[in-house]
Amino acid sequence: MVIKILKNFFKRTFSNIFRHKKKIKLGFYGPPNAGKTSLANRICKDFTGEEIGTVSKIPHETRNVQFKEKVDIEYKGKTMTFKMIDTPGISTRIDYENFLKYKLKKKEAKTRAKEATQGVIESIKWLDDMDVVVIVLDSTENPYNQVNITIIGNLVARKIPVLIVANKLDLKKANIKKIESAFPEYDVVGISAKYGDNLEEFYESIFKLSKKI
Ligand SMILES: Nc1nc2c(ncn2[C@@H]2O[C@H](COP(=O)(O)OP(=O)(O)O)[C@@H](O)[C@H]2O)c(=O)[nH]1
Ligand SMILES: [Mg+2]
Repeated sequence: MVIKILKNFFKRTFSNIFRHKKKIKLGFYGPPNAGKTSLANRICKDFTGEEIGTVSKIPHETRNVQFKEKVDIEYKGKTMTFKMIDTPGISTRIDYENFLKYKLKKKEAKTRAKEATQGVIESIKWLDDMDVVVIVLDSTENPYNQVNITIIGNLVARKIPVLIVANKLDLKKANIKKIESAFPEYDVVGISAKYGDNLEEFYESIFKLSKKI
């Protein structure tokens, strides 16, 4: 009897320690320019003082998967440790001509398009490695599109927990309701990564989701 109690005690203690130390791999996915890097930067800056990557108004700024290895996020007195993974935007069409609008030279635009295509492949490859995924969407854009549906379908197939972020809520055109009705079976959190609005609700949802894994 005593042995059994002791055994259970150790089992519980060790599994708690293990759980506490576990690093949750948190991926930021979505179409280009939705604000994945802006959000990842804000979180990293708040909890580590450092950013994860560069933000740009030119699409496909992030063309390699980038990481922050250990980010201890504290929310309501609890801490969870994450490995943050910021990914290149996923899109079905990448035309170099599109970058010329942003005053890139033809050669630069072509290189960017090639790297962006590689980036999409890399993002998808990394999906298998994620524990939890945040899909960042620009809430001023139509959420019903091939890219969003493909990303979500991939995650469902892999049984990876998903949180949808409706970003850029600071903009007049933002429409979170449209995102909610496009993906009714998911939690949707509206934020502004740029101004740091409503991050508390974001942390709350991430903690809730991470506890499930
Ligand atoms: N108004 C507004 N702009 C944002 C917000 N988040 C990101 N942006 C802008 O959207 C553009 C793309 O951001 P970025 O983080 O590079 O997007 P990513 O391609 O998804 O990583 C940049 O010009 C950002 O300043 C937001 O919450 N509000
Ligand atoms: Mg980015």
